[in-house]
Amino acid sequence: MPMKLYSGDLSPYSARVRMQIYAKGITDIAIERPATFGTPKFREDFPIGRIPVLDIDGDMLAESEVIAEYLEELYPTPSLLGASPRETAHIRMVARIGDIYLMNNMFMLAGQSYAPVRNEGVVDLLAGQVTRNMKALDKFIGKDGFACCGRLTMADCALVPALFLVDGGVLKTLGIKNPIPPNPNVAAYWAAIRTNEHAARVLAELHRGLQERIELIKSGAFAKMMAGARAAEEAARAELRITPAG
Ligand SMILES: N[C@@H](CCC(=O)N[C@@H](CS)C(=O)NCC(=O)O)C(=O)O
Repeated sequence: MPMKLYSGDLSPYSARVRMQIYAKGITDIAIERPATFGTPKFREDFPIGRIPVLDIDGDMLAESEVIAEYLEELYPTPSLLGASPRETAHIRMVARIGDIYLMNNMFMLAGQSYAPVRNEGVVDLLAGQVTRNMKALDKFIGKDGFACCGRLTMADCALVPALFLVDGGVLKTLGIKNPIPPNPNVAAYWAAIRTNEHAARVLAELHRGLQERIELIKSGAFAKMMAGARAAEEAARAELRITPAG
């Protein structure tokens, strides 16, 4: 049975895997949005509760980086890794800057942009990390329109959705300066990589997802969805602290 990627247009982590699938020319993986995404049923079926998930004939594999590495092994050509172990290690390091240091912090900041009561301490902490990590990326990023090695690699697949998030409305809503323009190498890369067909395709999908999200916000449906998620988070928080009874 063909594999299926559970994904969402606006999910940057899913976009990372979609860009890899497009760049490798893989056509036998169905890409679909899970009907139950965001509901308790989804979290029951996929315990990490997040997309992307790769359905390998009923065997569910989560985590974008793990899925990406798995696909790279299954479909080795064209390779989005390096020509030597050292090149591959460099690509993975830059991809991690995109995933852990940028996307992860931006993803949590996005929650603050629509929180009923904003936590400025959390905003400063996470935005400070994004700004610091952008400076680091500026030192490593390729200067020829690609993140590494002068061609499209797994690093670009992680950076394109990460920079989409950084360059979007979240930071502005939170009153934070966009850290891309002050970092000239990142800014030049960001202008150049959009002309790559696979990057352009996922960027179009991300924008389409953003438009849908804006409609959901306008109709009030998004606030309802968030209220449900917040209730689950509050219930989890109630169990966090050590009590005198242990
Ligand atoms: N580390 C995970 C993060 C995935 C993730 O956070 N996905 C978001 C969408 S972009 C999600 O499903 N969030 C649902 C939730 O947090 O409940 C990965 O790399 O796949």
